[in-house]
Amino acid sequence: MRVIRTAAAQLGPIQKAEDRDSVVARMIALMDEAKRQDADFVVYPELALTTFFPRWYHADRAEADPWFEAAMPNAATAPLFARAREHRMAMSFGYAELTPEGRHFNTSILVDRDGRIVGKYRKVHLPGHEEYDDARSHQHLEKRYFEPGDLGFPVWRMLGGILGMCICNDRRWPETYRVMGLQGVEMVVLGFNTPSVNAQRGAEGLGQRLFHHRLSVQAGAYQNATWVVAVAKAGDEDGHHLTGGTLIVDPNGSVAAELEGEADGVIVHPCDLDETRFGKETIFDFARHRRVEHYGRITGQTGVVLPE
Ligand code: CDT
Repeated sequence: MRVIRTAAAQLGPIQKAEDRDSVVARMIALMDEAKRQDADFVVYPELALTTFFPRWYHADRAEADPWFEAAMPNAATAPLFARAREHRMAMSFGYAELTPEGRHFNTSILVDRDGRIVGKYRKVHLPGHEEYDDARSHQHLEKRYFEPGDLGFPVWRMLGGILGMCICNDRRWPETYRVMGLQGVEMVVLGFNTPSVNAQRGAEGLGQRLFHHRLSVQAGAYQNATWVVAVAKAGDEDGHHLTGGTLIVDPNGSVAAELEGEADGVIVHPCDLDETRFGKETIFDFARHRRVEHYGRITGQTGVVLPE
C-alpha cells in the first residue's frame, strides 16, 4: 500500500473586502484540522487567497493587479508555509500569479513536506470572455485577466507517488487528464470556483451544475485510473453564489469522500496509490490499447470541422 492521507480543504466564501491575512488564518485553521485527522497533504481551492475577482470588470486591466501575487511565498502566505513545515504537511493551493515580466496566470503550486515549492501549474483552459458582456447575468472575465498557461500538464514525484494539477474549468476537458495519464499520474489535485448559475442559461440549476462537476471528475479519474481531489471555494461572495461539491474520487471513478455544505471544512481520505494499478494494467493499459493513428484530430484542430 502507498497511502497518502489527503485532506480536501474547502473554503467558504471570501468577500471582496476580506484581506489575505484573514484568508490565510482560515487556511491555517483548516490545515490544523487536517493535521488532527493525521493528513499528509492538504489541497485548497483555485484562487484561494482572494474572492473570485474575475467576476468584476475593470476597463483598465491593471486595476486588477492588486488581486495578484508578485512572489510566492510572500508576506501574507509566509505563515501558511511556516505552519505546513511545522506539521510536515505537503500542500497545494491556487493563486493569481504576476510574473516579474508582467505576465498574468491563474496558477497552482505543489509544496512538499519541507515547505519547498516543487511544482507549478498554470491554468490552460480559461473559461469566460474578455470584454464586458451585458447579455450575461454576471461576468466571468478570466480571458481578460489571465493568459492561457504555458507549462502544459506536468506531473511530479512527491509523497511516494506521481501527482499532477489542473484548475477548475480544466476538469471538464478529457485532454487534461489524459496528458497526465500518459505520464502515469496517480493523483490529480484541483481547486475550483464554479458559479452556481450559468450566466448564459439561468434555468440551469445548482443540481445540474453539480452533476456536470461530478461527471467530469469521475470520468477523468476512471478513464485514467487516478485519484482526483477536487476542492471548492463555495457559498455567497458579495451576492454571487459558488457551488460546493468538494470531493475525492477513487481510481475506479467512485466518490470516496464528499464534503457537505458551503462553509470552510475538511474531509480526509486515505488514498492508496496502489489502487491505481488495476485500471492502469487492464482496461486502461494505454500501451496495449491506445490507437494513436486515429487521434490526429485531437491535436490537429481546435474547433469542429463539419463533413462536406
Ligand atoms: N473558475 C472556473 O474555471 N469556473 C468555470 C466556470 C465556467 S462558466 C464561465 C468552471 O468550469 O467551473
